[in-house]
Amino acid sequence: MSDRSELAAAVLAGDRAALARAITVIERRASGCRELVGTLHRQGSDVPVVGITGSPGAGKSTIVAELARHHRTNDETIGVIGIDPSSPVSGGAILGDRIRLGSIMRDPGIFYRSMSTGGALGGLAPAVPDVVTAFEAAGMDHVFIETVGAGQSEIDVVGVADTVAIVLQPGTGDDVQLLKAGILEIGDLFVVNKMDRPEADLTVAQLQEAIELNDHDGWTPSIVETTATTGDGIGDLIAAIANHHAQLQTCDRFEHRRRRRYRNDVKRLVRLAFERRLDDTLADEQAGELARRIQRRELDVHSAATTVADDVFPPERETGGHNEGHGSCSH
Ligand SMILES: Nc1nc2c(ncn2[C@@H]2O[C@H](COP(=O)(O)OP(=O)(O)OP(=O)(O)O)[C@@H](O)[C@H]2O)c(=O)[nH]1
Ligand SMILES: [Mg+2]
Repeated sequence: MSDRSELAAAVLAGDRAALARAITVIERRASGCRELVGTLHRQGSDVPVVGITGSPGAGKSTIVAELARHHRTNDETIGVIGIDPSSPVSGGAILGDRIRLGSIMRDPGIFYRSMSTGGALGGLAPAVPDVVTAFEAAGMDHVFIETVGAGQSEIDVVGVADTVAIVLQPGTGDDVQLLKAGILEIGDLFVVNKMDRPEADLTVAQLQEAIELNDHDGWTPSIVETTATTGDGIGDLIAAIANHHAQLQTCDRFEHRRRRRYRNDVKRLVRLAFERRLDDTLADEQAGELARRIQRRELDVHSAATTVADDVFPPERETGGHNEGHGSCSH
């Protein structure tokens, strides 16, 4: 048995230290990552994946911590991925979240991992879908992904999560922003947090109106009112998530979401592989030469693109060794 299949077996057996090692392999895209994720996926099973998104400071981390605490009282295990939108240089938000999550970080039934989006383009950290696979293989009862709704990541989380909960806080004009950004459509349920604030009821009313105006594909998203700092409403949120999950189970919607997740992920990986090969094929020198020929009007951009694409696509072509920083696993 190879090292990676031993590691996979240990993850599948519920070994936490092995899970931590596997996630490190996945994040670093280290050698054997592809084999590892493949085994974990084939032998893993479906676990409800909940995306928690919303504006900065709305209380997402506090809510996730409370959800985790609630599930722990039933002895259920939880995997949490916190997406840090900040640049890899600052790392400030990661530290902030660590401090806020406090004691649950030391609970062996809770596995928390924060990841940077690692790029100006935003979106999810590239390793997120594979880490979800690892959590599923490790037999976690629940998986939560926290993303900040400040860019692409709250849209991308839809591609991974079965249920998307959008967290708003009163008195920040969130509702209007949501409508503008088109975020309203992606919510399976909404949480108005900080209900201890005076403007909270107004936010709930505005949100209710906005939801009614929107088409949610036959599903009416519920609004859950929470005060995460006291734990008020967290039980309702758990019930709302379970209710959405149960609804997905009827009429094949769960399978539909899962297929969407896998389809997205395959496309993402193909895109990355293509880009990597493109970088190798179109090294600076060659790109310069092409550009010169186009400039001399010996070639046009469309013909050049077709030639390069044909060059990039041969499936068995060697792609060179630099995997670091790319989204796909190496062999
Ligand atoms: N008054 C009040 N404050 C809250 C509540 N929930 C969270 N907070 C506070 O709001 C601040 C932000 O909470 P977080 O849980 O870190 O919010 P977040 O959405 O994870 O923030 P980012 O990840 O930085 O976007 C903290 O100071 C919390 O203590 C609440 O229900 N009421
Ligand atoms: Mg947070």
